[in-house]
Amino acid sequence: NFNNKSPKQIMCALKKIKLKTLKRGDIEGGPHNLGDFLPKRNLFETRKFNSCAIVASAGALKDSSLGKTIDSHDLVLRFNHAPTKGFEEDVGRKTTIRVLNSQVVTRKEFKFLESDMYKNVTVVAWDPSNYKSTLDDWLEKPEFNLFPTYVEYKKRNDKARFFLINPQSLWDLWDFLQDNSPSRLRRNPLSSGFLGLGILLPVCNFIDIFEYVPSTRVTKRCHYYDPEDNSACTFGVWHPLAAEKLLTYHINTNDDQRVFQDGYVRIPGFKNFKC
Ligand code: NCC
Repeated sequence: NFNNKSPKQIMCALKKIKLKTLKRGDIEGGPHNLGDFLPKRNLFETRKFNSCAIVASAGALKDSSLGKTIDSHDLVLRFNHAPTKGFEEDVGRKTTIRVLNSQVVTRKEFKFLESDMYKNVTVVAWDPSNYKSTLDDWLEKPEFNLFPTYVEYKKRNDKARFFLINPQSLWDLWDFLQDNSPSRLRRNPLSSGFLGLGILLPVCNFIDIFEYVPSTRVTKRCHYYDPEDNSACTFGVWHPLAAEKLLTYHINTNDDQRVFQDGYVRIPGFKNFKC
């Protein structure tokens, strides 16, 4: 047992955390009248899925031939600017959701408003506030100012499914990780990867996460789409990645062959737990 808690106990603790997206009415006006452009509903308020896939952007996906397995899921979640084009064999071609950090939304090099990568998919963006600071503090001082781009994107397409994570939720999820980790964590935000799991647990029957818990293909390479080496991408320095991955492995239901040879863990969605 991890930290003396069974997987079920951990899932039940996690189930109490409600990861929130910002909705119309949460903010009066706000920067660039953000409040008027927010979605009326929560992310996936009604829709449910059976099988979901999260594709970590790890270098170990290279030459994995996991593309078909990934695409066989009802929903596929990817991160930031991780491409599918040219990498279909290893990572598949289907994308339902992209979880983006605020650098990707704001920095010119990512061409957020122009690129096809962020069109016709659900976009969920996050930006960290200071630990437990208020929503107003964050609106005034986001880490990367994603509000003008958010509003511009919604002006160009008012039907676009573009959600912003409530930054207080990020720290609720962080507190959960700290409470269920054997060591003390630095107060830096979670990786987008763990956030992706938090987003999908309420809506999927099960979630397969690809190359998040590293398989025997583990490599120094950071991303499957870029030759740069950096082990910190897999094991973490700034983000509490190692703690995220240990906890994820603990709640996984796949056998070691699947996890370490094939390269994916399986996490049952919340609906499987009567707490
Ligand atoms: O690298 P990144 O992450 O975009 O990867 C997305 C998620 O995949 C998982 N991952 C990635 C690489 C790897 N070798 N192993 C993994 O398990 C992680 O769960 C990761 O969260 C981010 O989390 O948003 C992050 O974004 C990058 C970067 O901003 C974007 O890629 C845009 O260029 C951050 N890197 C830097 O800022 C230099 C990274 O720290 C976190």
